[in-house]
Amino acid sequence: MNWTGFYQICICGAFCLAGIRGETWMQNGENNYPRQKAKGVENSFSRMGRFLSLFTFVQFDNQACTGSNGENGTCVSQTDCQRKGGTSIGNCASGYGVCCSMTVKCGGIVRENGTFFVNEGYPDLYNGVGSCQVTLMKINPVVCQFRLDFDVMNIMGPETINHICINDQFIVSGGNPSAPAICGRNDGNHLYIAVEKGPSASPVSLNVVTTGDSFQRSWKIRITQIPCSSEVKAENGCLQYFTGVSGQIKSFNYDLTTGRQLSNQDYTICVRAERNFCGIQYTQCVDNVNTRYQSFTLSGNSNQAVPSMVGSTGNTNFCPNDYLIIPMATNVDRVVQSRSPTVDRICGGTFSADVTQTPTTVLSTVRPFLLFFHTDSTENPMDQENKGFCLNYVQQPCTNRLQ
Ligand SMILES: *[C@@H]1O[C@H](CO)[C@@H](O)[C@H](O)[C@H]1NC(C)=O
Ligand SMILES: *[C@@H]1O[C@H](CO)[C@@H](O)[C@H](O)[C@H]1NC(C)=O
Ligand SMILES: [Ca+2]
Ligand SMILES: [Ca+2]
Repeated sequence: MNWTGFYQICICGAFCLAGIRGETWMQNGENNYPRQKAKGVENSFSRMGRFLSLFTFVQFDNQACTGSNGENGTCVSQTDCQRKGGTSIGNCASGYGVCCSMTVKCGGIVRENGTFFVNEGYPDLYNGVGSCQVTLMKINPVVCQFRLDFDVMNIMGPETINHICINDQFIVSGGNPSAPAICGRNDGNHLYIAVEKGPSASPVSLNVVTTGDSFQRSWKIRITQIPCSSEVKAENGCLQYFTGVSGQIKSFNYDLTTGRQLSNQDYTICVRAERNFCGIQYTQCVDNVNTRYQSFTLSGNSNQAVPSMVGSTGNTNFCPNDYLIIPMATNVDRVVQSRSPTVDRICGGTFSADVTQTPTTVLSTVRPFLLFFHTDSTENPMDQENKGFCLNYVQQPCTNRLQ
């Protein structure tokens, strides 16, 4: 039986109970982890008594669902949704469950998986000054990480001289790796927070600090509790973690129109090497907003054509300040050479592993697949209007060429 599906309906005689129970615990792989489904069996059992020869038992696996209003929720039973203080936004599990939206606001404590942290008045916009904090509690000792998905994240962007988040900031405290303060527009982006194993982990808090000018802010952050054994658990030290053979990676506050590369960033992005994939290729994203591609602009004046720059030393066209590190990066059109020159740091205004004005596909075969992003605390006057980066990645299958 597949226990990871949306739900299971088991109609059977009472004597099959032991069988279900055994399977539940075994398939769980975490023996001291009394998940909702196991409790469900016991509740149904005691409620209905031994005399019922037939009972219907519905299981929910707390899967994500979409409510009739288009918002995301978690599929649970009606009773559970009420108990957790959530709001039903539709049906799920063929009508046996409700799509439950659990939200916390300023001062709240997150005690459920899949809870949303939203601004005061959400979905209305928030135009106020203050510090809005929520505390994250592990729902279970087996939780190793929190994953934050910014379904909506629009707070004031950085100041425009040195791109520092001095107006609004989103701050994570108490986690590991330490997340940089971010600001601006981050819809669709995500980050991971690792917490200590075991029951007595020190709490993690999320804080949205809003100051200064009037601004129409909104945020809706989904907080998923990731068990240590989960296959979507990020490798150690990864602030961002991407899975899948292809995908898109963006720096925080990346936006081709109003976005600005953020200063004081220093973090690791990881891509899970999928089975039988040995390399990864990165290409800068299409820019159909600006006349020249600005989807990779880390240094120089982005109002002008700026070549890619590489390496950590040199006289010109190297990367002392802001850079992306791609281990042993090489241009794809160079890989056939017996000794391909490789670089680590890439910066400038064009994405390539050598100095050029032409965007180029870059290959790395170092596993695990990692990128390090670093920016210092200044932009002006050398750097102007940098937007950060957006890269599409595609993993490359293991072949004779890539091993
Ligand atoms: C629901 O979640 C998906 C995937 O996590 C996300 O892309 C989408 O924007 C979310 N929808 C809303 C209305 O927040
Ligand atoms: C939280 O929910 C996600 C699915 O949305 C699931 O993968 C994860 O295992 C759940 N965490 C716990 C601790 O049950
Ligand atoms: Ca810069
Ligand atoms: Ca800089």
